[in-house]
Amino acid sequence: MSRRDEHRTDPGTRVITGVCPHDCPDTCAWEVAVSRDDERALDLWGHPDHPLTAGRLCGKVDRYLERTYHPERLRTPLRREPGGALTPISWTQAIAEISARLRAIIDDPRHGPEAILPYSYGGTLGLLQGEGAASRLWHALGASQLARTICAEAGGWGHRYTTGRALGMDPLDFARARLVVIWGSNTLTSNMHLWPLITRARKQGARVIVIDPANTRTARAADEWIAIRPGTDAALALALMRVIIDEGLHDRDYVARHTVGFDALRERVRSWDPARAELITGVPQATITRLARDYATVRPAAIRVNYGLQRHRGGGMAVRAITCLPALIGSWRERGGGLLLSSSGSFHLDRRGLDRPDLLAARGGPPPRTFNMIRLGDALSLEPAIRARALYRPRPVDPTPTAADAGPPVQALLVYNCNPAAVAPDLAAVRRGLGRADLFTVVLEHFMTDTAALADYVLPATTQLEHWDAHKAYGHLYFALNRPAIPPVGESLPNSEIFRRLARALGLRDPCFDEDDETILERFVAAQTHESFASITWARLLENGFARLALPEPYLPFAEGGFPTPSGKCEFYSQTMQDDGYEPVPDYTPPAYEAVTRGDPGALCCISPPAHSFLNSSFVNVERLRRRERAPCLLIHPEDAGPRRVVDGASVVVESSVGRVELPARVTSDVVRGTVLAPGIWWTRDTPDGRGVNELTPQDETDMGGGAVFYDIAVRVRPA
Ligand SMILES: Nc1nc2c(c(=O)[nH]1)N[C@H]1C(S)=C(S)[C@@H](COP(=O)(O)OP(=O)(O)OC[C@H]3O[C@@H](n4cnc5c(=O)[nH]c(N)nc54)[C@H](O)[C@@H]3O)O[C@H]1N2
Ligand SMILES: Nc1nc2c(c(=O)[nH]1)N[C@H]1C(S)=C(S)[C@@H](COP(=O)(O)OP(=O)(O)OC[C@H]3O[C@@H](n4cnc5c(=O)[nH]c(N)nc54)[C@H](O)[C@@H]3O)O[C@H]1N2
Ligand code: SF4
Ligand SMILES: [Mo]
Repeated sequence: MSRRDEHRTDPGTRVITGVCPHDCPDTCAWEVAVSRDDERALDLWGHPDHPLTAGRLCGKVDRYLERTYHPERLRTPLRREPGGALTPISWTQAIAEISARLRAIIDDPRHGPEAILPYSYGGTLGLLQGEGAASRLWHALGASQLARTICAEAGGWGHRYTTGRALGMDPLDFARARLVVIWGSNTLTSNMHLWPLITRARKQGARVIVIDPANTRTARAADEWIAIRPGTDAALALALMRVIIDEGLHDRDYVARHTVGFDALRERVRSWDPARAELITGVPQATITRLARDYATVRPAAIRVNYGLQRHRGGGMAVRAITCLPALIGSWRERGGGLLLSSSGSFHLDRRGLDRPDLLAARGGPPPRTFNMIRLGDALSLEPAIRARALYRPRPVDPTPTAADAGPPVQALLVYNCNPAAVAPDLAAVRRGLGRADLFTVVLEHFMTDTAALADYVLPATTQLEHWDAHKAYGHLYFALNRPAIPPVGESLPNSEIFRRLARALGLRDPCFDEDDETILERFVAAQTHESFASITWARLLENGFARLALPEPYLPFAEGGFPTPSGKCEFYSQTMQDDGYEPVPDYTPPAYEAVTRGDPGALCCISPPAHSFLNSSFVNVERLRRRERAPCLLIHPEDAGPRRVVDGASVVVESSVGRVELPARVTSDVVRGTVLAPGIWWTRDTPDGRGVNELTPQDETDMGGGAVFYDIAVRVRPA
C-alpha cells in the first residue's frame, strides 16, 4: 500500500494537498497527512497525480517536516535589548513598536516613506506570501521599491529579446527528444523532476550532453560532459551557428518565415570558426563541429538551459545566443524539440487586485526610487554617491544615477523570504550596512539566519504547511493551491498577517487590509480573465490542488512561429536591443574574470553553484542534509593546485577584489582548469572563518538587467 493509501484509509488522519513553496522550477504538488488527534503533520509526499511531481519530492523537501518542527524554529517575536540580546516580546508589543518607528521615519521631513526599503526574494514563491500581501503595504506607504535581480535577470532579458516572452517547451516533451543538451544546469540537483523524462528519452535512444565547467552529478549521469570555461557559452553558441549555417544544416523555411535578421547573424558568425571558439571556451574544435552537426540533424533536439550560465558579466548575451539555436534549425516545429529556460511567461496572471499598484498611484507624485537588490551594501550607504550606484539601471540607455538622485538614506530595512547576509554579493558591505546603529532592521523568518541575527526585531513566520498560498511555476504548466495543513508552530504568523497588522497599526484604511488570505486568493483566481486560465476555478483547485493551464496538448509554442516579439518572429536581429543600447545581433561578451587572468596568470575564476542538499541558504540547518554535505570546501583542479602548493584537505585562502574566505581544498579534475568551485550556500556558523562565499562576490552587474555575477569572480588561491 502506498503512503497515500495508508493515510487515506486511516480514520485518525486527514490528507491535505499543497505545493512546495521553494524557488525551484519543479513547483511540486504534495500531500500531507495530519493527525486528527493533535493536528501534527505525520508525513509528506509528492502528489502522485501531478505529471511532473509523479509522487516524489526531492531529498531536501522530503525533510520538510523536520524543518517545520525543528527545535530552532522561531516561535515568538524577538526584540534586540540594549545589551544586544534578542529577547521574546508579545505580538502586540512588536507590532506597536515597529509601526511607531516606521511612522516616525515616514513623518520625518528629512526621510519620508522612501527611507523604508523592503528586501525579499525566494524563500517562498507563493503569490500571496511572496510579494502579494507585502506589495499592498509598500504601495500604500510609498516605500522604496526593490528590483529583484539576484537570480535570473540577465538570462531573462536575453531570452525575451530573442523570443519575446518566457515561454518554452512543455517539460514533459523532453521524453520525446532524441538529443538533449543540458546547458548550464545541474538538472539532478536543481530541477530533478526533469530527469525521469530525460531517462525515458534515453531509453528510446536519446543522447544526453551536459555543457558545464564542472563534472556535476548530472554530467556524470549523462552520455557526455563538455567541459567549458565559465562565461564563454556565447562563443560556443556562435561557433555552433557558424558550422550549422556553413554546412547548410539550418531550416531555411523556418528561418525565412519565422525569424528576422538571418543575414546579420550569418555575417556575425562568419568570424566564429570553431578554432577561435576553442581558444575561448576550452572546448576542442572537433567537439564543437560534431555537436553542431548532431544538434542540427538528430531530431527532435531539446535544449535545457538554466540560470547557472548567466551569472556572468556576459550572461544576457550568452542566453540570447543559445536561444537563437532552435529557431535556426527549426526544432520548435517538433514535439520533443525546442528550448526551455523558463515557462513562467505561460502564466498570464492579472496581479493588479493582489498587488494593488493603484494604492501607489493614488498617492500621486513621482514614483519612489527602485534599488537593485544585488547592491544592498551600496543601498545602505550613508554616502549619496555610493547609494546612487545601487539605483536600478537595467539597460545601457537608462541614465546613470548621480549623487543628486540618491534620495534619503535608508532608515528602515524590512526583510522577508530572504537571507541577504548569506546570499547577496559583497557580504562585507552588506554587514557594514546592517551594522549601522541608525538603521532599523526587521526580519520575518523561520530561523535565526545570518540576517535575522543582525536585526532589531525578528518576527516568526509560518511555513507552507501553516498558511494559504497559490503558485505558478517556472518549469512547467500547472497552477497550484496550497492549503494550510497544520496550525502555526509557536506564535508564528503568515507574512500576509504580519503585513496586515502593520498596515492597520500604521493607520492604513484601505479595505484590502481586512481581507483574509483565503478571500484574497479566491478573488485572485476569480479575477483571471486570460483564456489560458479558463479551466482553472477556485472549486477545482480546492478539490484537486493543481490544474494545467488551458494550453493546447501537445503544447508547441512556436511550431508556427508566433513569437511575442515586436516583429512577431524570433529576432536574430533585435531592434529593441538596439534601442536599449545593446549590440542588436548575438555577440560574445567576455567574462569579467578574464580581464584579470590575462594580466595575472595566477588568478582563477570562482563559481559557487548550490550544494545538492541545500536550496540556496535554506535547509543548511537540517542536520541530516548538512551532514550529507559535510562541510564547506573549494574544488580545485590538480594542475591549478600543484603550482600553488595546494594540497587536498588542507586549508586555502581565497581572495577576490572585495574579500577573502578560508576553505579546505578538494583537489579534483571534476572542475575545469582555471576555475575553482565552492558549493553554496553555507551559514556562516558552519564556515571555518565565519565568512560565507559571497564575501568574494563584487556588487558588479551583468550585461543585461542588473543581475549578479556570482560565477564570474577573479580570485587568488594560496595555502592558508
Ligand atoms: N538543490 C537545489 N536546487 C535548486 C537550488 C538550490 O540551491 N539547490 N536553487 C534553485 C534556484 S534559486 C535556481 S535559480 C535554480 C538554479 O539552477 P541552475 O540554473 O541549474 O543553476 P545553478 O545550479 O546555479 O548552475 C547550474 C550549473 O551551471 C554551471 N555553470 C556555472 N557557470 C557556468 C557557465 O558559465 N557556463 C555553463 N555552461 N555552465 C555554468 C554550474 O557549474 C552548475 O553545474 O535552481 C533551483 N533549484
Ligand atoms: N554565491 C552564490 N550566491 C547566490 C547564489 C549562488 O548560486 N551562489 N544563488 C543566488 C540565487 S539563484 C538566488 S535565487 C538567491 C536566493 O536567496 P534567498 O531568496 O535569500 O534564498 P534562501 O537562501 O533560500 O533564503 C530564503 C529565506 O526565506 C525564509 N523563508 C522561507 N519561507 C518563508 C516565509 O513564508 N516567510 C518568511 N518570512 N520567510 C520565509 C527561509 O527560512 C530562508 O531563510 O541567492 C543567490 N545567491
Ligand atoms: S525543492 Fe523543487 S524538487 Fe524539491 S520538492 Fe520543492 S519543487 Fe520539488
Ligand atoms: Mo535563483
